[in-house]
Amino acid sequence: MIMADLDKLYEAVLGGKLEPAVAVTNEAISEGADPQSIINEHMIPAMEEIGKRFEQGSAFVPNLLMSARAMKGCLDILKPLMAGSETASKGKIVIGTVKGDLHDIGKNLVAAMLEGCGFEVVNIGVDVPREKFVDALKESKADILCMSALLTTTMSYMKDVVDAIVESGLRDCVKIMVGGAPLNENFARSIGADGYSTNANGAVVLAKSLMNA
Ligand code: B1M
Repeated sequence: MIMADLDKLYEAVLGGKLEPAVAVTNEAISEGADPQSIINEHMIPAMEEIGKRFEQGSAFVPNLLMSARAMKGCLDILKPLMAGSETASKGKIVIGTVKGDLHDIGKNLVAAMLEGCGFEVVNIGVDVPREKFVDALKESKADILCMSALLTTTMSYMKDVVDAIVESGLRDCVKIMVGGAPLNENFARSIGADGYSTNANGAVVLAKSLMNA
């Protein structure tokens, strides 16, 4: 039975309060709460709400940063607990957020879930230019490239990356999957990606199907 007050976790992430957020997360975990449910039912809704307030003008960039810091602090605790028991690699994945875009919480969550489900993940960070994606693919010989974008102004850069991969001659060796809040299936298809998912669980399902795993 979970005694930790997970409403307080929602409030702490929303209010950008790192210490209380971490304290409730630790308490919930020690009582056996499921890490994925903590993230999906309490932390992501808090990030959605702070985003909504930002849009409405009642929250500002510092608020977004503080909420992000609180969420990251909790994810650092939860990530190791999401590691799966599978030992054989299901495939190698390069993941990054495209050039001009600094959002990395969702991308890191996708990376953690993929790792937890048996993929080897090379996380190349945020604000990644097309050349860096290509270099990472060459170096790692990855099976899949996973790109993230959270801004309507940066999602179009995904097409530049796909073009760079075609130009480098690697397109036939790598599957490309994309995701991030402003994207949709049609957009993914229009830029020549092999798949799109709306969330981290979906990314795992997609990666498995692209690998026939
Ligand atoms: Co930004 N921001 N932000 N921000 N920020 C958004 C995205 C925004 C929607 C807020 C809003 O107005 N409601 C808005 C974008 C509007 C638009 O383009 N349509 C916005 C804006 C405008 C901006 C700035 C321009 C603000 C400014 O400076 N004036 C600026 C841009 C900076 C830049 O990138 N160049 C900016 C800055 C920031 C911070 C740095 C302060 C901070 C990010 C900190 C960080 O990531 N380290 C931040 C934050 C925190 C947000 C919100 C509030 C939360 C994002 C988040 O972490 N969500 C966001 C509002 C919102 O999302 N509701 C917002 C939680 C996370 C778990 O979800 O990232 O969606 P998400 O990831 C999901 C799915 O999208 C999917 O799975 C994930 C897990 O389920 N997914 C994938 C993501 N990548 C995937 C890849 C895949 C598959 C699935 O591959 C297959």
